[in-house]
Amino acid sequence: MFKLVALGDGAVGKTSCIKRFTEDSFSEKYIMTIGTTFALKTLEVKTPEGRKMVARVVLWDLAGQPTYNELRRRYMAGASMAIIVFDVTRPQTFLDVGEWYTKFINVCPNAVVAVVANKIDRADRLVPPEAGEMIKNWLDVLYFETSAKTGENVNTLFTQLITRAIQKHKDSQMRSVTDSTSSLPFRVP
Ligand SMILES: Nc1nc2c(ncn2[C@@H]2O[C@H](COP(=O)(O)OP(=O)(O)O)[C@@H](O)[C@H]2O)c(=O)[nH]1
Ligand SMILES: [Mg+2]
Repeated sequence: MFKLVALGDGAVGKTSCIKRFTEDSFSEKYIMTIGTTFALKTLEVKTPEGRKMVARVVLWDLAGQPTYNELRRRYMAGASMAIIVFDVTRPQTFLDVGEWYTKFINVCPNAVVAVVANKIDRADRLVPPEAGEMIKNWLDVLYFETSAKTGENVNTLFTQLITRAIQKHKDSQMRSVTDSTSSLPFRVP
């Protein structure tokens, strides 16, 4: 069971991306997320060794309102991944990505992060792909360009993010096994 949180400014498409992924639906109507909503998704992912495994992911959809700051901090706790979404038609939402990243990484330093450039279906796009590529390199995050409206890249985003989080989780388990055996007063055969 893995926890994923959605972050980013208001109206960038966090709820829409989650809905597209979990229900394969989209609504033009804007419903402000108040507090938190949850969605559960079970999916089959392939490990790097080519093994299939079933992953259960709880997607937490947080409200973007700054008044919920303390609440958000607590909700971030324990997440193994985050999507930080911005709207390619509103540059300010892109400029805020760094702040979202800092907030999240302070709470979950070992989590996997994907920055998501959403609404790429729109003709009035202002933030170019190069800007996203820069963020990707600067922050060492995954980067995807999506449209929750058409569904473009939404599955790829979540599948790759979850696969990466599972891999990271396994690596840390391996490390903690090695760490704990090396601190034992005897050798484990
Ligand atoms: N054209 C377009 N509109 C989108 C897309 N994703 C979300 N929207 C619209 O943007 C508005 C805000 O979306 P929402 O998911 O509620 O944003 P949130 O506040 O980040 O959860 C709604 O009117 C959605 O219909 C997209 O990929 N393309
Ligand atoms: Mg929302």
